[in-house]
Amino acid sequence: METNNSMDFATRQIHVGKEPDQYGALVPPIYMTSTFESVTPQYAYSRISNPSLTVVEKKMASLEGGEAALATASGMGAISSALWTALNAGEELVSSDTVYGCTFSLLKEHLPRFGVKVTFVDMTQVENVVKALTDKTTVVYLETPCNPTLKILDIAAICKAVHAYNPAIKVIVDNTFNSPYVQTPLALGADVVVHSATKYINGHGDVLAGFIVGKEDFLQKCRVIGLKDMTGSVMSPMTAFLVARGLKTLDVRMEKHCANAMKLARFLQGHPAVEKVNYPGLEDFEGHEIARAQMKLFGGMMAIELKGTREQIGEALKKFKVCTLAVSLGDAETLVEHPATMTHSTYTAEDLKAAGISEGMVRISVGLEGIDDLIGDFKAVLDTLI
Ligand code: 7XF
Repeated sequence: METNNSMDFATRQIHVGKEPDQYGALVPPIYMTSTFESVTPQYAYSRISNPSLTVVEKKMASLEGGEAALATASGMGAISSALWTALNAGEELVSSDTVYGCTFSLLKEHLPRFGVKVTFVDMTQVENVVKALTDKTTVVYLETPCNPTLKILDIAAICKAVHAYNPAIKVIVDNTFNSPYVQTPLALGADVVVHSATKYINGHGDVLAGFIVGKEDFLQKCRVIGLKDMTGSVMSPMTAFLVARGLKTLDVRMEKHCANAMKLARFLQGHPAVEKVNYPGLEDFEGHEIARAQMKLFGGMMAIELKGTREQIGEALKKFKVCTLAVSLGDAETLVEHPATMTHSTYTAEDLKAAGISEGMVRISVGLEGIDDLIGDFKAVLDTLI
């Protein structure tokens, strides 16, 4: 069928990117090929482009509201390909102080090795961002909600302030925690969106994948410089097929992730072993009003602060029967992890403190199971802490 961007999200997630097939196949075939005979200028070698990847690139561009998208092998592949494309030695990047652990390592340890200065600030205060900008700043980088604390940053206010300082600065937003069904940063003024599609976009925990979305000219540079020449972080055609399959149900999955998360957050708020629940949907959560304005739903991620020593909490986390103690997020299975020792182990004790990641913090990616089974599992585990 023919699609256009005025169609419903649900229609686009299923139909955008499909081309008429010679045999009338309902599902686009997997083009498992590295090279192409010179029959069309569009495809020459699969490190640059491949028809199976084109399908998911068109879908992601449409769902995020961007001119173009680029598929990559992982979220880190997307982030590194975008940053290697955007940055030059001698330039500066301003980052949120709370980002995924490997992104933090790339920004703090590795970009400086190539002559890029990186400054970390608490972006809940927009003036902190503005104060950190200089005439050498070319990129501002953030995630919201932040991994793992769920801190909410005001995308529109940050983009407005940064672009008022210098419209050429690229604001790059990692939209992994929300997916485009919940939040579309480009519509709020961001220049580029990056994704770990390993999470909600694919949604089934069976691939690593990533995307960059934004303006056609920057995306073309990401393709032929960042991806082709620098990272080689190319998505495989098999992965593209699985991502296209996962994307067909993104909206219904997100609705249930978010509904389950809201109910679990309310239960956890009332449990005596829980000090605090960081969930954007709770009225008393710091970023609730901004979340309400920039997110369609409140997401499937939360972080809780537990009472007890590190040893007690460690022992309790081993007792889940329905949930799984594991990193990653956005899967059908509920995943529970300890950021200080798992996803954010690249942070020093000082960095953890600055980002508000405590020893007692446990992050939850709320899955698609029955909510009563999830609540029962949490109750049994948390009761061991009181
Ligand atoms: O390269 P990946 O597909 O694993 O994606 C990297 C990545 C990028 N942005 C955000 C906001 C992420 O959360 C991730 C991956 N995070 C997982 C997690 O926090 O559980 C990775 C497991 S160590």
